[in-house]
Amino acid sequence: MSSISYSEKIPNNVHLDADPRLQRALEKWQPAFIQWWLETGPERFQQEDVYLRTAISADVAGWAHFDYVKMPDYRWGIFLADPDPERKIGFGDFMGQPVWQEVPGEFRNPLRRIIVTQGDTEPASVEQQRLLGRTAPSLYDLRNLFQVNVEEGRHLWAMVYLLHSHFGRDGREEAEALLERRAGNPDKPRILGAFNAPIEDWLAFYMFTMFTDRDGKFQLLALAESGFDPLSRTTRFMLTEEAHHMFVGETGIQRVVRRSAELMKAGADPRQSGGVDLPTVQKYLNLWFTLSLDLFGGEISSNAADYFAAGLKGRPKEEQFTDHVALNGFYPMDVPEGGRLVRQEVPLRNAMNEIARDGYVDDCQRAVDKWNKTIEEEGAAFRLALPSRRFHRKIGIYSTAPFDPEGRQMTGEEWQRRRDEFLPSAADFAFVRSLMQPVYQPGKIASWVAPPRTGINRLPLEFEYVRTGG
Ligand code: BYC
Repeated sequence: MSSISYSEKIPNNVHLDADPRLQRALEKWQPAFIQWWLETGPERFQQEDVYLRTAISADVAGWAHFDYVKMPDYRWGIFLADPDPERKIGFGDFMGQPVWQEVPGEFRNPLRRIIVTQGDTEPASVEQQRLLGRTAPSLYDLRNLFQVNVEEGRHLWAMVYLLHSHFGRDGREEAEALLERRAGNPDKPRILGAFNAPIEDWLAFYMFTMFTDRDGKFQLLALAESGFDPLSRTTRFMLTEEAHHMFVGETGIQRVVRRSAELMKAGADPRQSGGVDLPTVQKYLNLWFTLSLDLFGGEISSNAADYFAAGLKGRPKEEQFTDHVALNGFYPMDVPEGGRLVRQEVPLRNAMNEIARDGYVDDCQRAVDKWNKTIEEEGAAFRLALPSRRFHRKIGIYSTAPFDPEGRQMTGEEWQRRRDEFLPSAADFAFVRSLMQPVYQPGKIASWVAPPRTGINRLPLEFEYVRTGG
């Protein structure tokens, strides 16, 4: 059981005080982080009390302590899951050997690259969500936004700790660069596509936390398998926090859908009566699901094969597979060739991104089934569906030609003509934005979304989750 020391400037359970050089380096980075937070984090409510969850230890009992906190006073820190001294590498060429506590020299660059890519997504998401505090549908939602934001800030700390403690000078430079790139800035964009897309309304926020945070879950699960033990321990603790983010997204969409279905049941067109019509929900879903599919990388990837071989990044929940070396198997894939899809047998290691994507798609489908059940319960006639994974791709083998949501290849001209049938149009965005009026009285909620079933930490919806002073 590892308790977290809060008496130090940087809360941690890694005995930072035993390494004064590292401690000094991180204490130097800390003011830059706070500066970044104030400049690019939540634009409002930085001085208000927010009912937040803070980790007080990394074990099951202690990671969820609730209290009012002003966001800049949140105790961002470094928390790793407890070590397992017997842990062995569970896959790839070094399978069965003891895990590494230090970075193996030959894998320094790819490992740093993975950590930087993971780290880059965390501040990016905070930047993307900066303005949402203007328009939250309730204090409950506002608080959830801020909870997600502070935890993404902590996940940045997690990766920066690894860079500082294991990668020397270039690690410190990378840690600085993580505070310099900006989501959506064409001159210094974030590394991965979805983290530069705008999140300007709360439907997009729910979609992001449902679909993009869920990519986070799968990537973190894959990194939790890593033979580099500090990365594994860091990501295992991050996963405990990540679950709430996906809860916010999945139940957020469910509440939007419930409200729309209620309006339909009452004979109203949701779009004319203060709700979001389900076809628009479907278009948002098409957008964020596919942006997030791209985050898994190409279907056929030598990077993924190398990461797997080296024991740096496994498959999510590696224990579900029987062959952990994966040198002999093949993965059948439909590859576009000359306007047709041709079945190819891809060597298993090169298909690791697609295997992770399979698990992700199944997990998303489970949520879609739930939303459809909600629609059915309300007696409305509409079904949401995940589009084909070939649809609207910018990365990988399906990025070379347009496909419709059923996965049929289209001509460029047809795509241009029909794009707004599949993805939110400028008018759809404007419509959704027109619904985004803040509701900040305790217990009240906007017209376009149903209330949550329960509040936070078993408190009622009427609780003042953010003391807005209004
Ligand atoms: N956008 O071999 P390929 C989260 C690049 S989310 C732009 O196909 P690979 C969170 C790729 O870098 C989880 N570029 O793919 C969620 C490569 O570039 P180079 C974040 C992309 O390398 C919400 C080239 O295309 N964690 O935590 O096997 C809120 C060919 O790459 C994209 C990670 O991503 C893209 N979508 O896999 C907060 C884990 N996809 O080499 C947080 C660490 C690929 O030609 N990252 N490229 O210059 C990785 O494991 C891998 O970098 C990826 C890509 C899975 C992302």
